[in-house]
Amino acid sequence: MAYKTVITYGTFDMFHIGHLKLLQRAKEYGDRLIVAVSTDEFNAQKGKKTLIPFEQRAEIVANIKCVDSVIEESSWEQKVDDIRNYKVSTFVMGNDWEGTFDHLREFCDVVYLNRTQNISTTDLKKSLTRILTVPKEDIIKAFEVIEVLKNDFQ
Ligand code: C2G
Repeated sequence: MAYKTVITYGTFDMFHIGHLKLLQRAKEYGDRLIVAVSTDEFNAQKGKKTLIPFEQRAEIVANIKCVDSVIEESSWEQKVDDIRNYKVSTFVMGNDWEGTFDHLREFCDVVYLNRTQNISTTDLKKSLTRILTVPKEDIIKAFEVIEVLKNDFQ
């Protein structure tokens, strides 16, 4: 059975279960999984603001069990060269990209996997923002109530 290399691309900001499941399922298509992590500069090109800097996002992804190596994603155009250079058999992306990379079928298999529902970096950021914008008075009030409850239970 020929040795098969799989590649996928992404920002992987605030790494979460949706990212993990994508990588785990991508790995099932081959023996080696390469992940191209978008640089901060490329994310600016994508119009995507990230919370976690590239070096940290890359280090986290590199330490995911099913990931064999991490490369930089610094342009839209690098995919064909990557597929050739790494002798990629299968290109995998979440299906929010369905159809976008069909032109790569000339060079390797192209697979779009269903996104994991109910989790996204955007939603995580919104939840964080909601918590961080709770009025100070409400937080103080909450701690006062906790103190009262603690006394009641002592
Ligand atoms: N993903 C997923 N389920 C989620 C969230 C993300 O399966 N709930 C998948 C996406 O479909 C993508 C991968 O996880 O395949 C990484 O997601 P992002 O970090 O959002 O990647 P993106 O910014 O879409 O970058 O050249 C391609 C781009 O770099 C892709």
